[in-house]
Amino acid sequence: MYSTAAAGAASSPPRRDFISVTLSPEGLGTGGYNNSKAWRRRSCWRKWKQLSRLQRSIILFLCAALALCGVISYSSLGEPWKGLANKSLDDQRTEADIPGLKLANPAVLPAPQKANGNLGDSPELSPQKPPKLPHGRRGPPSLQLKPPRRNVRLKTQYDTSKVVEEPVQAEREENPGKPVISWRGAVIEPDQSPEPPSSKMKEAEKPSSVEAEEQKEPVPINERQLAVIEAFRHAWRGYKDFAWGHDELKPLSKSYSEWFGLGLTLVDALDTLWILGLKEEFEEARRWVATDLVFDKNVDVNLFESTIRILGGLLSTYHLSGDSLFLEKAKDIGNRLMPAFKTPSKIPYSDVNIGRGTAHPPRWTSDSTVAEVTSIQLEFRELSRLTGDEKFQRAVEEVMRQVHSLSGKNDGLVPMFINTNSGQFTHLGVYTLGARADSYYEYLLKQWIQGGKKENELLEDYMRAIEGVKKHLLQRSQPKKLTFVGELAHGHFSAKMDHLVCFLPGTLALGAHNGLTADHMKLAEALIETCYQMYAQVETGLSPEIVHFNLHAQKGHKDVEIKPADRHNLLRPETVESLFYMYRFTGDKKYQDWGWEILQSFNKYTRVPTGGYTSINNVQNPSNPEPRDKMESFFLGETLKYLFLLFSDDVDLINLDKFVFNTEAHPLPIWVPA
Ligand code: DMJ
Repeated sequence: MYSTAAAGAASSPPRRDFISVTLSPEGLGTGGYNNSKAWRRRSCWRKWKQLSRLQRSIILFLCAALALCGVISYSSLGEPWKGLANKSLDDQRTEADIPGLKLANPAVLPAPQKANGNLGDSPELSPQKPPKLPHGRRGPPSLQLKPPRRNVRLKTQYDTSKVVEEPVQAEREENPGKPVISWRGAVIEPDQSPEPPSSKMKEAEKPSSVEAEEQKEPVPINERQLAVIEAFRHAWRGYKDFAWGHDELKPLSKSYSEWFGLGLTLVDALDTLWILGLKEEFEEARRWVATDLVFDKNVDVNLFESTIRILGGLLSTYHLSGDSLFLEKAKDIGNRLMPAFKTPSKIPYSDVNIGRGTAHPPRWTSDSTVAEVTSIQLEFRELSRLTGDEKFQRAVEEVMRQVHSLSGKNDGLVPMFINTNSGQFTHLGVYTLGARADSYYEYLLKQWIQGGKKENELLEDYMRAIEGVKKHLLQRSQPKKLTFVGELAHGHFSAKMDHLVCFLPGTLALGAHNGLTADHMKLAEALIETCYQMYAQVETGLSPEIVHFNLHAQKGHKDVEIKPADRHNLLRPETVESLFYMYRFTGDKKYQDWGWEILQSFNKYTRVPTGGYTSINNVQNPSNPEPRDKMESFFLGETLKYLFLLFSDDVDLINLDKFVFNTEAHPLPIWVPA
């Protein structure tokens, strides 16, 4: 059967084509080569005319089909190439201008930031979408349970061994434009450069062997990760059986406690479910969020806690799953928290009634806690980026702007309280990296990373604070000479260290990974050893809430002393969090082994047979650790998540050049500078 076009072409002799050939320069006899080319064309034409109509039609049809395929593939390639062009422009703009600062890693998402790098300058915002996920994908993918591979380990900037899997890298270079889907459903974008990766990247910037290898096959879950999944399932079972939809499980009394009445444990655990690949549990939790998570409630919530756990949890789950339900819920709670900022100073109140839209400080004071008002920025800034609504970002950056220039700091160290009327620090003269100040330091660095390393005041404050820590708070214990971070009260040093301070080695390592001075990595290594000893030197292998270090050697005394009031353990994450960073950045297996010991101790002393884990009152009594009957939401949101990540050799399992964890272990994307 002929198509109309083909039939028409066949019925009238294609004279015009013939004429155009004879009038071409070749046809005018301008040289041997041209003459022979013209001759070949005439001969082709004769052959063409000798073909039957059917033969000519088939050939024409095939040519048309080929041309059509060409057009389609050109248009589908066009978009990625547009992206490549934009990306290379972005890359040129990521350089920060701090002298001596080496910038190691590119950011990954478009940021609405202006490039002037100062606090308080609200960027122009436009709504942003989460990274692309495989079509129609919802919920975590199935786990790949395979025996652990040998000879594959993390290769990092601190790693001196050279484990490079060349064939994998070669394949990556052969298919530079092909996105790869990792086992957890995230799309790993190829190197977005118009040049082949091998010619563009310097040696130090090349993807690690594990990262490259992952493009070929999923990284299998290993035995230790399986043990974490088992622990998580056990905890989840308790929560599901006795506390479903409530804030916290009371595993011994098989009941629950409420704090905000917002299903805190469930929301805090959403992204852990995703990362651990617990698909069914994730779907079930998602259904609860869809139908039962309602913020229109006459309830007082703590601004900081609900931001880091609920808003942070919803935002990161949105990014991992691509499910807009979580963004809608995040917007809702974000809007309801905004009344907290309506204070005379714009330093937010600690508490908000999310149903009534009113806010207030605690009953006994008009102060807020410094860590609380300065550790909500990652979440509110991200909410602005996603929604295009600047108000969230403006509110939290105003806090940072004020704190940046306040007096009362001591070499970058901040007091613990700030007044919501005056906007000034109160209770001056006491400095700690523990409770009430801790995450101020963490968020200085992390905001700087989130924003594409351009906001120089954040970095300056961070660098100054770490110098302050070194100058005023660092000491060494006896007999093991452990480096620890103490406290300063009106000029008097106290050898007291909260377990909370153990976030610091991880943060220091993250800074070093992002190009800050190698000193920070050295300090991180010393401090994580101390944090580990806070577990290892205790009878149950679990750290107490607070330790006091011995500054003078005494016969029969360890480095760590524990006071009766401080010997509880709340299943906190800070040490395993730092172990995770240290392993990611050094590849040193001892950090995994230390984390493994800690998991064993949690299992031995805090696991409740009927489901769930409990905080305990006495880490020094293995025969009776005195269970407290409470499982904090951060055990699922943070502790088990960091343990799972610590045991993984997959640097793309929450790639630290693409995500920054909030202080509740919820990963948020790093922005690409605009
Ligand atoms: C968590 O809510 C967060 O990590 C916070 O920054 C500190 N306290 C708990 C965990 O210990």
